[in-house]
Amino acid sequence: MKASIRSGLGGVAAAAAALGVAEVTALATGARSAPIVAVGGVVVDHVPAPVKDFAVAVFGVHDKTALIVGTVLLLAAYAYGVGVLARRRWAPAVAGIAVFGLVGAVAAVTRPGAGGTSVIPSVVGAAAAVLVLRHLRGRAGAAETDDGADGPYQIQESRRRFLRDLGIVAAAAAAAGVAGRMLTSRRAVTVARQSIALPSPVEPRPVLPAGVDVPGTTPYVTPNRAFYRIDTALVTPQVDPSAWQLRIHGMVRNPITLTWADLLKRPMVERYVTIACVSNEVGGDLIGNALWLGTPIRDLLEEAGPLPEADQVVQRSVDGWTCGAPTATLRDGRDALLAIGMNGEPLPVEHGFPARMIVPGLYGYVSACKWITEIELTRFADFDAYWVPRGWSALAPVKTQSRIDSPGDGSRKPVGDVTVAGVAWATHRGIATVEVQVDDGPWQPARLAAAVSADTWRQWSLTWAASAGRHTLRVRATDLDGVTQTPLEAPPAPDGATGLHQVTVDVG
Ligand SMILES: Nc1nc2c(c(=O)[nH]1)N[C@H]1C(S)=C(S)[C@@H](COP(=O)(O)O)O[C@H]1N2
Ligand SMILES: [Mo]
Repeated sequence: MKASIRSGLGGVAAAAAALGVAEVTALATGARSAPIVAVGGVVVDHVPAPVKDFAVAVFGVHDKTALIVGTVLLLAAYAYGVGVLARRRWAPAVAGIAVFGLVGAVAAVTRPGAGGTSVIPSVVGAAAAVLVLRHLRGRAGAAETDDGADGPYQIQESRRRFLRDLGIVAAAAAAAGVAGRMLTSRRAVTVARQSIALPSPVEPRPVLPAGVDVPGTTPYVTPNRAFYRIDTALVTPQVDPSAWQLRIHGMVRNPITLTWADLLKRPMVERYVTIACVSNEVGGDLIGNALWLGTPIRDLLEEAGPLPEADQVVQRSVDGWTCGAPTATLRDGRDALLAIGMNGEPLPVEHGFPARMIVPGLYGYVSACKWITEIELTRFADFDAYWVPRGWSALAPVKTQSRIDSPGDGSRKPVGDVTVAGVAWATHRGIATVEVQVDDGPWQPARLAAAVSADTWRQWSLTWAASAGRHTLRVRATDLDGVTQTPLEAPPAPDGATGLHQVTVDVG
């Protein structure tokens, strides 16, 4: 191994040690003060929309992993350079590490909700990097000097020592990093969540009518584990209910601050509501239906007393993410909830524990703030929520959509009766009819399963007498306003995909 490569690897090991030490330090100062997460968060919030769309298109739900891997690779390249530099010129190499620490510290201290202590992990990490680099530089230097002076045995021995120390640093850094991260983020909140006894709703929970489920398609109620998850959080926010507060403020007559104990005392209702992501493609699965326990948000808004000009309700998460919904929509009588329970348990941490919003009929990105901590009454003219400057519409009612779940696209079926089944939704408006078309034939009405309310999806099925050959099945839904979903294809941006879902089936 060449001397410059040894020096470069020493630099990379020093950087790894810095990150590992920073993660452990973040046990004391909070998960989001760790430099890798802080820098990643800054990047996520500032990437231009086309780059973000590219990342989502290429990496899908792994876009965050891709970002972290990308950040680590960049950092490794930089650290390699610092290591090579350190071989001949120590002071500039230390300056290089200082810059690296400074970037982490500035990122951490400028994150929403950060305090002065959030610089500590970056500073301590950088100090560790200097120590490790100095040590490995000595080892690499010894191996180098031996190159010319001593016999083969000494050369091998000092190189072995260098590699051994490199390995120890790398392993210790990785162990510290992983353990530090896992411990900080989970510990307290898991315990708090497990000890919560959810309050009973003031009215009995809605009864599921017989026949909401059609065999062979997606279940009517989505289990928590299977529920889709979408958010910008690199590290799932861990919010301890005992420290949680919801502030309702801005253009209101009576600002309100609610603690967790206050919230539990409020009247709770339970409602089945289907929520969907605006990024859901036609036929996609970024949609789910759950039984939410929560307190009606309209009563809270009433108590706060919005000023007449306040046409937007902005919800803000502990991590600074925001969404904005029309004040009028939240007050029009629909079951918009400040929710604390999901399918009979406290909200799972990744679905917003301890409290989130659920608004029937609006896409998640304008209405369903997880880890909510603020509700600010303002005007659409005065404030753009997170996704609006990134090219998404400020107003986003859920579009009428339908999906064929069975038979699967590209599947093979024997000639004869085939059950075609799926789900359809026009949340808050309700589904009137679902129709299926085989090839270019007539649109045939499907059987609709029961539904609890207009706020959930509805399952449907149809018996198809399948003849031999390749066939295309298409589905379309009509909402209770009498509007049939458009066959015109549109991408998710800026306000939801349109077009008809179709599958191809080979019969015979
Ligand atoms: N704090 C926070 N809340 C958020 C988001 C987010 O990025 N951060 N994403 C929203 C989006 S785009 C959707 S579709 C829903 C998804 O909720 P789920 O992950 O519980 O399914 O959460 C919404 N609430
Ligand atoms: Mo979304």
